[in-house]
Amino acid sequence: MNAIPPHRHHPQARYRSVFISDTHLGTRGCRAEFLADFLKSVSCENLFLVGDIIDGWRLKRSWFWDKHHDEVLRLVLKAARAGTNVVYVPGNHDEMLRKYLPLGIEICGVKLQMEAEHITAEGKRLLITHGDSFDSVVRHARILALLGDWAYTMALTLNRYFNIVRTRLGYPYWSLSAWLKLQVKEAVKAIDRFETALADDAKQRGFDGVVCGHIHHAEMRMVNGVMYLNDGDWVESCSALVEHQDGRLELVDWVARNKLSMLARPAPRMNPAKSAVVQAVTAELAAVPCERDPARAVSASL
Ligand SMILES: [Mn+2]
Repeated sequence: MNAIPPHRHHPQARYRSVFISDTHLGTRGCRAEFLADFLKSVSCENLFLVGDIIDGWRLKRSWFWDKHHDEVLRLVLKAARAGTNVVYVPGNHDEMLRKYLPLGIEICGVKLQMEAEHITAEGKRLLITHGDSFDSVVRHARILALLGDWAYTMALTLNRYFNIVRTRLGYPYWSLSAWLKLQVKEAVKAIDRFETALADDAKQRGFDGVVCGHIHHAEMRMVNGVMYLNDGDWVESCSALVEHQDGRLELVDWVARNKLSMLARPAPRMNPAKSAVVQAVTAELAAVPCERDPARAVSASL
């Protein structure tokens, strides 16, 4: 008898470091259930949150919260309490946290930093940054993620009917597949530009590698002599970057590793105001001096 699904009881893996980004907690797209499972399955000395972790902090009406989102936040704060070095580098979706950065603050044991640096057990110096400062080079990149195999096949079928109608109306054939292929080619080029821009920046600044997220495309490769390490996301894919005790780096594809289905299993929405962990974070944020606008606070004191 096998009462417990196989992905529920993996033995805890002990990593030196874990890097995750683009979890987009607070939105429906976040695969918080899988992320909670992943976090429960690991323990680590360093946990780097590489941006777009929380999508707004209860600012938007559409802020989405359920028990899985709550559990993820609880697990992160629990790790910080238990002694894990938790560093949060905000991205563009959680940039409301960036205004706190000049203050060098810690919220519930989580250190907030604009960028971070990490030295692996092998002595490699890694720059940790979300990556949105290189946005100008990735305008096409998102289309790759939107264009799964299924959507592509579906689009081609529709295109056949579309062209039957076009031919009947006397218009020439228009190839959707050629257009899609061009889009994919552009997206691939955009991703390559992004990877190169980040790697070159890290190289110029004397780092051996760069850890980032932002484009929701996990990758680990050498670019111009520098390690480009993108830890992926927890919306379209579910991936993390881990550093083993000996400094070896690995990309973990949580869905593929556990043979999970990406089909959503919706949980009832919950009121974040009733969550103890949301209350705790909100209270600490509120207690930060000149929380509203540090720039204005400075000018007011002049
Ligand atoms: Mn981003």
